[in-house]
Amino acid sequence: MQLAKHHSMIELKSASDTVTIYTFGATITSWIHHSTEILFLSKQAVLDGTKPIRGGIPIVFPQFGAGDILVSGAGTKQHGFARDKVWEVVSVEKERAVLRLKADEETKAVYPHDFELYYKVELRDNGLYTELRVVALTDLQFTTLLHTYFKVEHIGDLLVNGLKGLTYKDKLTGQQIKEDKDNISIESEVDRIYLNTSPKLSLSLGQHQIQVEKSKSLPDVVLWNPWVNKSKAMSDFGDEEYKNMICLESGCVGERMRLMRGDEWVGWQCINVQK
Ligand code: TA6
Repeated sequence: MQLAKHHSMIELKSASDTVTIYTFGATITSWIHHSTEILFLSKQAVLDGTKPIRGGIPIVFPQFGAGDILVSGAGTKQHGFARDKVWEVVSVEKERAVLRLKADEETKAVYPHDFELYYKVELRDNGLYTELRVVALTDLQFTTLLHTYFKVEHIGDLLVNGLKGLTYKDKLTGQQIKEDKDNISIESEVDRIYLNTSPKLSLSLGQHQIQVEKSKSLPDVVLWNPWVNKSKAMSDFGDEEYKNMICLESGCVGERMRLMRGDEWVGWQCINVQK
C-alpha cells in the first residue's frame, strides 16, 4: 500500500461528547464523554498514515485476520486494507460524519471486486453509533469487524459481561472452549473469537459501565488483550499498555458474508457509557 496522502482529521462535538476521526482508515481515535476518554489509543500509535492506527476503532475489511479472502502474495495484510487507506469525507455535521471508501486499482490488485464502503459516525443521546455499509458493485465476499479498543484505568478492575454459555475459539491454543464465566477478568494474554453472541454486551470498568449494542449482522465478538509478551513485540504499543486497554470487537468473522452485485450490507454498533 502506498503512503497515505493528505489525510486529515474530523471532530464531532455535542454538549457532552467529542469524537476525533482520522480520514486515514476512517479511524476514530478518541471519544471523550463527559471529560472521560472512553477509547484507548497507544501512546506509540503511528498517526502519519504509514501503518494502521494502534487504537480507537480501526475498521477491518474485507477480511479479519490473515484469512484467504485477499489474493495471496506480498502486501496482503492481516485485517484487510480498509484501515490502511484514506477515506473521502462525504458529509460532516456537528454530531455526524459519513466517510466513503471506493475500490481502486490498489484494492483490486489484492481484492478483485468493485465496492463502495460508507462509514457513518454519529453522536447520539445513547452513545457513539458507528455503522458500516457495504455496497457490492460486483459479486463479493468479506468478513469485517470494528476493532474497538477501550481504555481501562486498571486492568484488574475490568470485567467483561454477557458471554457466558458461548463457545469461543481460543486463538492462542486453537481450542474450542465453553465460556463458563458471567464476569470475565483479564489476567493473561487473551485472543478469543465468540460466535453468535448476544446483541448486548458490557464492560465493567470500575468507575463506569460500558454497554455495547450491535446489529444482528455483526453476530460475533473478538476479545483481545496482548498482555506482556505481545505488548513488547509491537513497536506501536507500550510494553505496559496492556494494563490500560481491552479490545471488545463487534464483527462478522465466523462466516463470510456473500453479496451479489447490487446487494448492500449494513453492520452497526452503539456504545454507551453508564456511571
Ligand atoms: O483483535 C484480535 C487480533 O486478530 C489479534 O490476534 C491481534 O493480531 C490483533 O487483532 C491486532 O492485530 P494488528 O494487525 O492490528 O496488529
